[in-house]
Amino acid sequence: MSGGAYLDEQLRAALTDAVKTVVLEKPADAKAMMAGLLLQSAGTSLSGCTLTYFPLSGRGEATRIALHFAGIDFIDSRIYAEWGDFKPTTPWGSMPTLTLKDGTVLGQGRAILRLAGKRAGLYPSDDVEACKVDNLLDALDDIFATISKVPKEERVENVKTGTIGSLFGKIEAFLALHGKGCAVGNSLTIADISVFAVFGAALGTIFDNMTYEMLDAYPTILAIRKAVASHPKVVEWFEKQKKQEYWSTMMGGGLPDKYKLFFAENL
Ligand SMILES: N[C@@H](CCC(=O)N[C@@H](CS)C(=O)NCC(=O)O)C(=O)O
Repeated sequence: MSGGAYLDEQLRAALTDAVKTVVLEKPADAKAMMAGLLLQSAGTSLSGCTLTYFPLSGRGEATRIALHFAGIDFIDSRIYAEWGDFKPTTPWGSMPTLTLKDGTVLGQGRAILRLAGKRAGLYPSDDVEACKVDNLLDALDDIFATISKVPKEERVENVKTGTIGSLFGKIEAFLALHGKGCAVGNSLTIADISVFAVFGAALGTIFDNMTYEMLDAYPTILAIRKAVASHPKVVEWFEKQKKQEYWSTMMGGGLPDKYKLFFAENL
């Protein structure tokens, strides 16, 4: 079945729901449903796409969450041993990648994240607001390189006085300046999702000697992480993750303790 035919079916079902909602005299709900449908039908269908990444949060988790927000049925492919064979088939020799049903392979994590974010209604239509979101996505990505350059035994001190702390401080200041309840402005965007996912990756899973307590000095970052972690769609996403087979196969049985720090109740 082609992507178009699938979308038609999805649209037909959703339109039927919207009409039923109107019949039930809930026009406001129907309007929101229609707005969501328009966003999803804004371009080439992403239905049935595959997001491929390591079995980590890293540069992939924010996109997984955004695809979940968009209600797109995607294959959440998490590979490790297969990476050597897969690498030459990717456009940039790196992951994450997004493979569409017609075989198109897209790379570069933030480009894919913006695509998913637009479909989810999590990317501003105002260009300047969008640029602020992009500022944050780029600064957040710098976290990986900044921590990597600091030897692990120097990281605790560096967060207080060095390059890592300086970057965290700049992110905190940008959020405090441009956020009005959310990372940028007062609506949830992929910048909030990335604050949640990237700090979760950098402090909770990937790097030695980096801990969540290091965020105690950054109240705005903390508040955004908590708000995202307790958002019903994010809670729903992680409930689904807890059931995923890869936790037991890739991680040697069950959810490792350090990953538990992703869940709202443990923040
Ligand atoms: N600019 C790229 C960098 C991607 C990147 O470095 N990905 C890492 C994982 S986070 C990777 O694929 N490493 C394996 C390799 O380079 O062989 C992006 O943002 O997607």
